[in-house]
Amino acid sequence: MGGVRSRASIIHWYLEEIEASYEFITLDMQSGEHLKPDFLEINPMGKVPAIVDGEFKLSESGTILLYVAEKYGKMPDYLEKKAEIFQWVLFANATLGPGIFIEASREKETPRLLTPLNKIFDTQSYLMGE
Ligand SMILES: N[C@@H](CCC(=O)N[C@@H](CS)C(=O)NCC(=O)O)C(=O)O
Repeated sequence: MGGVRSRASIIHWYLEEIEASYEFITLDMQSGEHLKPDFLEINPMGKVPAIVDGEFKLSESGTILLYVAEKYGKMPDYLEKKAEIFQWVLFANATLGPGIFIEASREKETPRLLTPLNKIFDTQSYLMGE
């Protein structure tokens, strides 16, 4: 579940990428659908994205990605490789996102974070794997 222009598109993209079967529910966030009791039952924080998988409810985009990856057998077996995946997902959520979206830090943080990222992408197409 998510709004049209929200972090839910990250989950939407990943579900498409791995060809999972899912139903995407678009909430009308302009009218505050994400703050209504039905959605607050799923995520009491009133934030998207959130998923419902059977009886199981989960929110936080990074956590949902990791859950879906594990569920669909996309996670490596090695602890160290898994930890690197956690590292990049948390980097995106906790460091890159706030760094470039929070106006007060944007000017300083954007080049600081994107320069090393661009350097990595000079020599490889993905942060990890093929
Ligand atoms: N850390 C959360 C952030 C969730 C978040 O802030 N979602 C925004 C949309 S991108 C939201 O629901 N905003 C509505 C609001 O705050 O009322 C995640 O990655 O899922």
